[in-house]
Amino acid sequence: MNRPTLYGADYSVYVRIARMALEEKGIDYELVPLDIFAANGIPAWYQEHHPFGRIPAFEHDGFRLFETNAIARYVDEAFDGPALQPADARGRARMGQMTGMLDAYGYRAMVWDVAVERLEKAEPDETLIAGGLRQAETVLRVLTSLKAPGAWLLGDQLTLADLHAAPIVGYFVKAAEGQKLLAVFPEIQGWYKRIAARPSFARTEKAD
Ligand SMILES: N[C@@H](CCC(=O)N[C@@H](CS)C(=O)NCC(=O)O)C(=O)O
Repeated sequence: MNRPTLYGADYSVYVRIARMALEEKGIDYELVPLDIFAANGIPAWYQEHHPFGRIPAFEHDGFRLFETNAIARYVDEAFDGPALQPADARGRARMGQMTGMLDAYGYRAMVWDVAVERLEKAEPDETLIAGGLRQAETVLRVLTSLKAPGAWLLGDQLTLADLHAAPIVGYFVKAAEGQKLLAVFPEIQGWYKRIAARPSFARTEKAD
């Protein structure tokens, strides 16, 4: 099989999720740089890859995909390597619940409202940060309650739920408030230490 292509930037949380899946499967892939926030805008050709102008987009032997969950599932199922999805219906459902929750309630609050606001704004909006932290607390509390016993979110098997959560939490803890809140949830803090120690996390770290 030819090596797949991922379009995106190393600063992107969602690109990192897809890259971690590729890394964990041991797949050789090409990362085509696509800066979604470039001053001159998104190149016109990219519209064919992602009609909503987001990253990542993916291509493999002419098969194109966007939406990170779809990309990650395809990567897991179309290539050799360790299975990144549980075999049983309940495990898969729990994985989908976690990734859906992170997309719907975690990403904006933890990445944008807390970390980006605190770290990248000259005059951070404290109301936005406080609201983001409240929402992040709910996400971390629910993640704790859903987490199965074992090293990873679904137990002993590393799954797409771990690869989805890691870049979001990784961005969140760049802010001091994020680190402090994570410490309130020791099971998730312990999980984060483990996932952050994996080569797939180190290899997808944004280059400074
Ligand atoms: N639902 C999309 C979300 C992707 C997404 O929001 N990516 C961010 C970068 S982490 C992006 O492209 N943001 C550009 C924008 O919001 O205009 C997916 O799962 O792939």
